[in-house]
Amino acid sequence: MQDQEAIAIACADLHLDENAWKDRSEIHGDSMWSLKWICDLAQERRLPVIMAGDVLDKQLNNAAVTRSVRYNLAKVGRTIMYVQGQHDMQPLPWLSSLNDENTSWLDFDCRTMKRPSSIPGVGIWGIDWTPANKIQDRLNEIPKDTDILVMHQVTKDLMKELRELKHWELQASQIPHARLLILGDFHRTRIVKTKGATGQDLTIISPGSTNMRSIDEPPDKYVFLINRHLEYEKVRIPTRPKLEFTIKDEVDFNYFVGIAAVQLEGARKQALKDGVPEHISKPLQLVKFNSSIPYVYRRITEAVGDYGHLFTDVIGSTENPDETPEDESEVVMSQGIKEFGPSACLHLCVDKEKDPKAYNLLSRVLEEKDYMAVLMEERSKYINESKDNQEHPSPEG
Ligand SMILES: [Mn+2]
Repeated sequence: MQDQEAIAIACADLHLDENAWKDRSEIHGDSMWSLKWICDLAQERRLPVIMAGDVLDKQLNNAAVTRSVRYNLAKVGRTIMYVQGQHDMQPLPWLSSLNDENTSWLDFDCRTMKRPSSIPGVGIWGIDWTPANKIQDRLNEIPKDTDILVMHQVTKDLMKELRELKHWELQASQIPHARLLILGDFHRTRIVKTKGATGQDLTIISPGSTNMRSIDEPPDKYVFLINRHLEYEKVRIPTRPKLEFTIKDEVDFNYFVGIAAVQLEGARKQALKDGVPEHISKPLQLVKFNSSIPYVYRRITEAVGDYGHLFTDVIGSTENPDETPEDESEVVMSQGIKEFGPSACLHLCVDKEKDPKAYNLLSRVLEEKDYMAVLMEERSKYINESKDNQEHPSPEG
């Protein structure tokens, strides 16, 4: 794809905040750096930016965060088109309230479903994160001339790693008209080609998060340049490096202790060369270790020292720690819980197929912010339904 043909930059899951790990405030600046990098790119190439949800990490944000966000977005001087994810969902979206009335850098307001005027000839539509039972209604509203759709949902078609996972909100085959779906929520970069509800060819782009939000994520972070023909090119964001090492036995252990500092320093220098700024150049080091090795944790900590931010995980002492000793379904489940929270286990209690009503209600209670509102809504629905039934008894009963 030729650069000069690009009509927009697409990204997702920026999770703008002060630090991704609450208990590790020394790791900070990553999300704001990625935002600055994206906004600089937009400014340089004179392109609008599409943000597919979880733009801010939290529903409540302090002045330091909002000031940085406003400053960077204002620099773009062009349209920011966004939807909200679960993380930043508010009745009045943050980005709209940070928008200065006198500027036009946020003219895609998904609450009112206004069309953006900034990309002539390309139809764009956006849908804020929506609970699974209400998605179909929102999909039905998508105009026929939509080319690009922007959403933020747990989507079945992306769940290759979590193939056993029973909990998802959206399936690509439900999506009408759109030929390109820019999809947030999944923090990994993926491209899936499939068919939509109107038989159209549909490409799903999951740009992935713009910065490391959890130590399990892949460290390569991207934005996508989109052109008028809906072709795309991914561009890597220079982000903090992450190294990973597995210590199965004494041999691995001695090797790691010997090279850790050199490797970490090498990764830091390479990152600086690649354009990562000094303040986020200290690498994250994940070490999975066999805990039966004497003094292993203490010596790993000493070996990493001040060269990296150490994260550890214990593996079993089996010959082949890569082959999971546990029952596979348990592994899948624990991955699911990590990614999606308790909803991942819901199918253990209620069968989605046999009792869809109970499943949908419980899934909403688990996922929507105001669970009391969900219960009140369902309660009044129930009362109205039974009233209706009394007033207009059905022929059978
Ligand atoms: Mn997210």
